[in-house]
Amino acid sequence: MKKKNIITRRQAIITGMSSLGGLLIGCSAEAPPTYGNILRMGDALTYHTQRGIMNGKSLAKEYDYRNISSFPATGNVNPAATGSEEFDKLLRSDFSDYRLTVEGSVQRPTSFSIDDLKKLSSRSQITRHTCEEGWTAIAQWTGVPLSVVLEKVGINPTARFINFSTFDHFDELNSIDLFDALHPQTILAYGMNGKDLPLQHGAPLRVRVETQLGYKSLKYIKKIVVSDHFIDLGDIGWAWYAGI
Ligand SMILES: Nc1nc2c(c(=O)[nH]1)N[C@H]1C(S)=C(S)[C@@H](COP(=O)(O)O)O[C@H]1N2
Ligand SMILES: [Mo]
Repeated sequence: MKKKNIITRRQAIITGMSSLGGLLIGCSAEAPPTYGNILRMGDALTYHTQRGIMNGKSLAKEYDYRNISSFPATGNVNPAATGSEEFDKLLRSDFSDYRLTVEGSVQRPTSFSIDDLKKLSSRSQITRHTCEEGWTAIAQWTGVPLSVVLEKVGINPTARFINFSTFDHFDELNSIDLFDALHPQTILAYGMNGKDLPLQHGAPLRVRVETQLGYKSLKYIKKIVVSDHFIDLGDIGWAWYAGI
């Protein structure tokens, strides 16, 4: 009786694995490479499943003002304090010299001041942030849709990934695909809860990627590089795709 159960379970696992393989092979979306690494296979599975289920139509829930909660600042809370002289100088000038560089696979590489970005169309959204450590918090974010900035610089027809660099080197070219980049709620935020974005939450500019876990919403954005291919950062200890 016991033995039979074990065989059944093993068969179930084998069946499960082959259907997983079938799911991966059957899906036409191109995901970043897995190199046969088990964690990266999980990454690919969530990516394909999410893309299959969502079919490009899903918006993250938006809340009311009364739902706005206290919001912990985590990870880096001031790149000047962790050794960025460049950021320290910008902070002293109240970010008047700050420029967001957008380059790579684009027709018009451009540098934007915060005022330049504020002149573009803006969007405000009250959303829930979900940190991989287990806490959530709700805030209002105001900024320019990333799609508007990408439209401005004219991404090449071959562009596929949007890579971000940050002043604290939390991420050097960590990316989202064009699907998440053009998502209507993916914004470059310069405001939080009706005020300028506070230093500890990523001033002067952070990205809000409402379709993924909090760690993809990079603070202290310095540069955006558009690429035609996936830029592989190797194992940085975080899944590349963290859809929620
Ligand atoms: N540049 C940078 N971006 C970052 C981080 C960081 O340490 N540095 N931490 C990430 C993580 S894990 C989370 S949960 C959120 C936290 O944002 P908050 O400090 O505004 O709460 O920022 C993300 N973006
Ligand atoms: Mo996080």
